[in-house]
Amino acid sequence: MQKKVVRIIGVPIDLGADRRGVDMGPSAIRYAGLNARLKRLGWIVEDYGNIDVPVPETREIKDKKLKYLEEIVQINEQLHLIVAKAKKDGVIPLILGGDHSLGIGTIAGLALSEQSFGLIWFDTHGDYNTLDTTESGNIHGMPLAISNGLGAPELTGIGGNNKKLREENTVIIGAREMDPQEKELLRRSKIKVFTMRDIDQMGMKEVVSEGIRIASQGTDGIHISFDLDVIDPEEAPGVGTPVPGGITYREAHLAMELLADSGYISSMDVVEVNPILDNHNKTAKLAVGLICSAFGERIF
Ligand code: Z70
Ligand code: MN
Ligand code: MN
Ligand code: MN
Repeated sequence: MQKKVVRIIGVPIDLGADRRGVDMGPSAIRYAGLNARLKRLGWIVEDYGNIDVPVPETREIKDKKLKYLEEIVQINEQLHLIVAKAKKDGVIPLILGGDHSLGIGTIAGLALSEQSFGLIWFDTHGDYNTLDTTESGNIHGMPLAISNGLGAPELTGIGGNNKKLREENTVIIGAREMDPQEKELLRRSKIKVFTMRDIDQMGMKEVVSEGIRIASQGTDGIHISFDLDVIDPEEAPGVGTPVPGGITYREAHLAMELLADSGYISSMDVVEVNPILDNHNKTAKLAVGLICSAFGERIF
């Protein structure tokens, strides 16, 4: 690619979390100066604005095991086409959430491309629940399983009935809270899980280097799906479900810098920023900083 183009796609969805707030994530991240900073880094920025997302108060929950299923299907149907078009146009899609249910649409869109991809999922959670294992019925706890072909057919069928990811090229980094059955399902998969303990023992540099090796093996690029709740709530208070013991500001930046250095990043989601719970947009500003590190910003 001669000129580097990043295409920003906002997905102001909170239906997957069944909690208000993360719908304002795309605004908060843009307000924190994303576009200007990417331009300063030499990127051509195409901001596609936001996808139309219904407001929860205008809808009702029909199935408590799959809350707002119809709406979430419809949103991800839209998103996957937009992401597929971005790949076709040869630009880097950068998806701003919104809750993590949008990961379904992003990955379904990437899967339509001729270019293959590995996946690195930064998250406190496994996001590997299915219709049978979910305790909350919140679809943002399911996107990784859905992308691997497990779960509600309305969701696994978006963009075709195939599995959308390559298990052996998929990595979770930062896990520290999973539901019992979700854990069992993940153990039975080929997905590589690096928990907080692994990060403590190996250090972030080793974990990410190993993650890059796994995700890049035989693929054309790496998709990063970054849930801000992976970061410690001291540094990222504005997330839907703050869980103590997360990665630090510095570990998160190091991870993005190592990924940028690898040259493999081909797309990125940044999700679960909740401005209602944030402290003067601190979490959105951190999100912008991390995106910039992933897109080549360097201290020196
Ligand atoms: C739990 C569930 C979750 C946030 C993902 C949590 C899911 N495993 N929560 N991201 N913030 O509801 O399935
Ligand atoms: Mn939740
Ligand atoms: Mn998540
Ligand atoms: Mn999470």
